[in-house]
Amino acid sequence: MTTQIIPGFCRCCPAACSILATVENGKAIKVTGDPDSPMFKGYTCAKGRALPEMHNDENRLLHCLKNDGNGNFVPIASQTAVAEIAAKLQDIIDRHGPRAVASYWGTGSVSCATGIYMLGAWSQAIKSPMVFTASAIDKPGANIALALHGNWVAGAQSFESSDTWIIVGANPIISRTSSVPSNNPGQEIKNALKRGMQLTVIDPRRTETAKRAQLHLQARAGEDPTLLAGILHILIEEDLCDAAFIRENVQGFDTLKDALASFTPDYVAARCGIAKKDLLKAARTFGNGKRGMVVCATGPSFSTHSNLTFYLALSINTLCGRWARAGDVATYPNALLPAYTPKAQPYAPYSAFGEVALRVNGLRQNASGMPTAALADEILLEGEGQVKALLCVGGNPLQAWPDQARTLAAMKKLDLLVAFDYQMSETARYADYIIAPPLSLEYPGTTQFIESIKYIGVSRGFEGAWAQYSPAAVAPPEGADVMDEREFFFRLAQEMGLQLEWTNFFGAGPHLEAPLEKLPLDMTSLPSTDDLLEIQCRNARIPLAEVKAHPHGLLRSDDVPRVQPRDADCDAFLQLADPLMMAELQQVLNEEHRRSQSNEKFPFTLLCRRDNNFMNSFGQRHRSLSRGRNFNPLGVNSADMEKLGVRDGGMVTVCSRHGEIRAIAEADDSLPPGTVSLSHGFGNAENDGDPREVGSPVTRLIGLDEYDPISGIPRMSALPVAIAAAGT
Ligand SMILES: Nc1nc2c(c(=O)[nH]1)N[C@H]1C(S)=C(S)[C@@H](COP(=O)(O)OP(=O)(O)OC[C@H]3O[C@@H](n4cnc5c(=O)[nH]c(N)nc54)[C@H](O)[C@@H]3O)O[C@H]1N2
Ligand SMILES: Nc1nc2c(c(=O)[nH]1)N[C@H]1C(S)=C(S)[C@@H](COP(=O)(O)OP(=O)(O)OC[C@H]3O[C@@H](n4cnc5c(=O)[nH]c(N)nc54)[C@H](O)[C@@H]3O)O[C@H]1N2
Ligand code: SF4
Ligand SMILES: [Mo]
Repeated sequence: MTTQIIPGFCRCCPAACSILATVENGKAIKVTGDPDSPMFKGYTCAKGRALPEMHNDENRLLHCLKNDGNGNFVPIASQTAVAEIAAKLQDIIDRHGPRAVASYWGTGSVSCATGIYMLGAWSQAIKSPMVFTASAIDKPGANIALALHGNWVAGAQSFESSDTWIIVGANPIISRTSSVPSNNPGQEIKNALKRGMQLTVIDPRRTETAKRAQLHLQARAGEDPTLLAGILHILIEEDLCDAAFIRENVQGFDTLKDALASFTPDYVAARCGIAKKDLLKAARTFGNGKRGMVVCATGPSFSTHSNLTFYLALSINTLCGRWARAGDVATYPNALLPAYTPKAQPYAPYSAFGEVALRVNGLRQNASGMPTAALADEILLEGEGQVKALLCVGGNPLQAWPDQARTLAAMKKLDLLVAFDYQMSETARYADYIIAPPLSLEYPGTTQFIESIKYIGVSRGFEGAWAQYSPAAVAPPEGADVMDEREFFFRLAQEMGLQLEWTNFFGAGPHLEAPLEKLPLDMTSLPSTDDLLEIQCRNARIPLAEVKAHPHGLLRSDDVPRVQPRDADCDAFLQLADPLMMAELQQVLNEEHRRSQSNEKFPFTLLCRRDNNFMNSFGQRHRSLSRGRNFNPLGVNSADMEKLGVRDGGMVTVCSRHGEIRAIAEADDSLPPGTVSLSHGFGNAENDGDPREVGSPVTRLIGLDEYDPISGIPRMSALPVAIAAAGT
């Protein structure tokens, strides 16, 4: 028997924790945190430690499958699948044009960064602009607000160096990848509090993160723009702004100030359902601090007005001058991305709108990408430009896209649905072909893609020059015929006679640091993953070879660029009073009447949340993660349970304007009365089973009638619902 311990990193979520895989006779039997990783110091979560179970799962798809037309799947050789799919796609393109072919990359695609680039290159080669990602139903407001506000060339101030921090609607202790550094967020928060950081959390639920903060504003869901406008109002009234910074870098101050006039502390506190003294304390603590950011995550992103919420958060940071200053060490110094010069100066606002128009809802490409929430309608709406084929890579629309009924109709309507998944996901069931991929321990990867997440919003990714290379720890199981996305899209291009150009589209863009580069690939032979990683990292600030020489990861604390002073000729400003945002702020004021009317039909408010042991819709089938509890409970305050006459673990119906589901209620006093919460990623699209066995599909409760005019994201949290006991 041979046993090896192979260092690498986990690719189940963008935290990318360093791991040690124990491999016995070619099989992964154990994954633990890597104590020798200078960044993660042994930290992992249960999902990462379940990687062997995921790889060795008896239900894992080890062969590609073809739907025989009656819902039965028969194995098909991967090369044959590629050839058949190529012929079908070519036929669709010939008859309807390239726009009829869309792709969607979900969170599972992140494991295979070379695949994402190859899919990008293939989409460009067929000239289809219809490339959609999960980002547009995650935090689209982060990128849209940056476009309207402008960015800061040197980036955010680091968590590490800050003495104040405000988290709006994130729970990093469970989600691990938002709002504070991802390398053991619980420990990062603990260390920060020890250093004296004043942490404020704005969340309707008393989350694991809120419990650790000095101040928790348990505000009403959906009132984040009001609350942040209130904080801005106080900062201006009490002169807690950085006047010098504003003079040099900011436009629109007076317009913003006028627009905030009605957001007085009394008004805001009453409307948000918080104590006025707590609101004042939050604003004063932040304003009197020296460094630190306001950061927003999925809570406000899903609760309407998300662009505005993200915009107001940026405005608070700007009013207080909370951007990296000349002489600071760069917060997000590139490692495997190309070198750049961080400068203490604004990057002027740019258009939030892209060129490609959709046919539905007046939506178009925007700073967050294509509006994924509208893709089901693009598939359903007949006529020129209709999407006929969908390549769904590591995504699960039936458990993630809003309006499950509409998504289901769309999946059924497609002429061709290809799902890339290692398991029979709810969406894969409706596919014409399923491409079975190798899993992350079976092929190499680097942290470069994760590094690029810093471009989504202002305060994400690795703080520090950190990089790791993960070799293949094991080969795919014997007899498997799996194909990764890199190989699939290369072979698809070969079959279709296309020339692919490798493009470094991550790390390039209006406010990003590296110029866009294109590199034609030799189409006669399939490049290996390692070949492509070399191409991807060819301009890396820290050479890939050097990173590879550090199997536990390389943290170059000694080699971090300092922020340079602004250019003498810099004439860019940050914008506090974008007209679209000012109009939306006014709209928020006008909505108050509607919101405050008690809603007799739907008296409860439903919140989003994350499950500690599952990553969206995956992990549920692994016993070490589910521990026999294979559902998503509906959290309900115990006083509400009593009023409803529901016992802990009892069945309830949850009903919104759009649909009805059954769920298992569990007492949860981290929620205030009248507020319930349910994670997504569960439940069938048809033929509901027992919610105790399959969970409850929250996406069925979400409609598409109330959507953001730029990103198209609909209300997915702060959702009015009715709850009733359902007997068993
Ligand atoms: N109601 C509601 N809706 C939501 C959310 C919410 O909180 N509430 N959250 C939103 C957010 S933030 C997001 S990001 C989206 C997520 O939307 P999606 O990304 O579409 O959904 P996931 O459930 O993450 O799907 C990931 C899929 O990838 C597969 N997979 C896992 N690993 C691999 C791999 O290595 N290779 C391949 N090929 N496949 C793999 C999994 O089996 C799974 O089927 O959902 C959004 N929708
Ligand atoms: N364990 C685990 N980790 C994950 C995932 C997972 O499924 N499980 N998913 C991954 C993905 S795809 C993502 S995008 C990230 C998400 O990471 P986060 O954005 O941190 O997601 P949550 O932990 O759900 O935190 C969102 C919080 O917003 C609150 N909230 C809901 N509505 C509102 C509102 O209107 N206003 C305010 N202020 N708060 C509100 C909720 O109560 C919740 O505590 O997590 C990633 N990490
Ligand atoms: S937090 Fe968990 S799932 Fe995410 S990378 Fe780390 S070990 Fe993997
Ligand atoms: Mo997400």
